[in-house]
Amino acid sequence: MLSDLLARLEEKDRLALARLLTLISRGEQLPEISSAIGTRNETTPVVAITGNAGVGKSTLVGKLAEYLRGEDKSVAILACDPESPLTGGALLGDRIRMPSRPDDAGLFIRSLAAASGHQAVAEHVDLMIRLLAKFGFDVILLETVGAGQGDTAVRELADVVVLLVQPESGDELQWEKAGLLEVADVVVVHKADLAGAEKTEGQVKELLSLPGSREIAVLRVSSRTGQGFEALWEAVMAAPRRGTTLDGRQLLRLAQQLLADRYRSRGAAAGPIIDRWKAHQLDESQAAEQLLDLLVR
Ligand SMILES: Nc1nc2c(ncn2[C@@H]2O[C@H](COP(=O)(O)OP(=O)(O)O)[C@@H](O)[C@H]2O)c(=O)[nH]1
Ligand SMILES: [Mg+2]
Repeated sequence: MLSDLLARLEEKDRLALARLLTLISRGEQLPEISSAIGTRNETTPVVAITGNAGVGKSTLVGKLAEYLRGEDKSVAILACDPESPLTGGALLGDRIRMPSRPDDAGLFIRSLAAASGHQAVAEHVDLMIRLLAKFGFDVILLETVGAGQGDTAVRELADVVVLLVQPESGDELQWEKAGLLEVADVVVVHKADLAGAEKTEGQVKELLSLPGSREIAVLRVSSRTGQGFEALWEAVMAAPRRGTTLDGRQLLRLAQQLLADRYRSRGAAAGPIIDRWKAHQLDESQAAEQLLDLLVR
């Protein structure tokens, strides 16, 4: 029963939390869960870690969680990467020494099925974030699949977006500049234990020094040596947070989410409208208006 799960959530029942996340990931009972959770608790920072495959997102997320646990902060991780070593069984002990025992109540990890299409994050992550924030985690970390341009969706979800690049990324940087640097609040030259990290840091700073650029922190971090995590967290906390005030864009996003939720529950009734549109009996704006009528009624 949903009401039962929600009541257990209040008691910090992790099993209930896990079940609710599963319901959300399956797209079940979204409107009910959404209205029970309400709007996001704005005090919990949501930090997205993005960047190309292989740049070390999963590794860094694990190490960052480890650092934050050391600071006595509870951490929830959403990994939009089904092959994330954070959750990949054997790999967990192998590639990453996870922060803590599996029974650590201050750490929660959920990996999500591959995001569809060009999305950098799985579906319904917004609601999952609201749920985790309500549960009371101090920090929420979001590992994206690193789908390039799809990362703009991440910008909507996260308060702070951390972009990872590797030393000697060379030409890639040009591409990153076009798309991802627009998204990033903090740029990490990851794998700083490798040669060329300093040079790449310089290149990124140069790219960012163009007139009109936003203020973006650039720093070197190595998950291998542990270098730079304190500075990274400082930069994350210093970055202007996006989600702290409910601006118009967020309200629109909420309305959009509500509409999508309702469409899921009342979708059947929308069928005839769509059919008439397909048969050219309605034009696009007429059909859209009728759909809206149906959904907001
Ligand atoms: N040299 C070095 N290698 C790293 C570091 N962090 C991760 N790696 C390696 O980079 C590879 C990709 O890491 P992963 O976390 O799976 O990257 P993701 O695809 O971005 O999630 C793995 O082989 C890691 O061992 C680092 O700080 N230094
Ligand atoms: Mg990964």
